[in-house]
Amino acid sequence: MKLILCLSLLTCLACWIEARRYSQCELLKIFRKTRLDGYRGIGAATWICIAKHESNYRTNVVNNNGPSRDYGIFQINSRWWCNDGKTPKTANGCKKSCSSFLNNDITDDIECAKRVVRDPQGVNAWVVYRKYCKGKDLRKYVRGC
Ligand SMILES: [Ca+2]
Repeated sequence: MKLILCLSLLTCLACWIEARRYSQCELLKIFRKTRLDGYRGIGAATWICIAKHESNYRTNVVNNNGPSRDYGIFQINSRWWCNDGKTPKTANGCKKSCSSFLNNDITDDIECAKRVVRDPQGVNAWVVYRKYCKGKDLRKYVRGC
């Protein structure tokens, strides 16, 4: 019984550590360091805007998207970019397991986002970009950093 309690406590702790919500300023710092800021002409504020509307800056978000699912801070899709083992005919463009987009290390998410924008549709791949970020005043996403 003690062991079970211990184990569930540990699992809980692991969840709590993994489920991370980044602040805008933390993301700005990371996006600069990893050179996502300015990648293909897309500035950090735009990326923060995308992350805001895709996941509210949370790393552990999964959403159903028809026969596929979207994963993590940028809601990367299992039909095209990662393999979750249950999406038929995934293209797996980022050559990643989708679960790797749910932990609090977002460097692989960032690498995959770079891969996504190298495709012809670029940053328009994110519906939220067109809806909430494109042509908008994005200063609020980096204010105070
Ligand atoms: Ca990750």
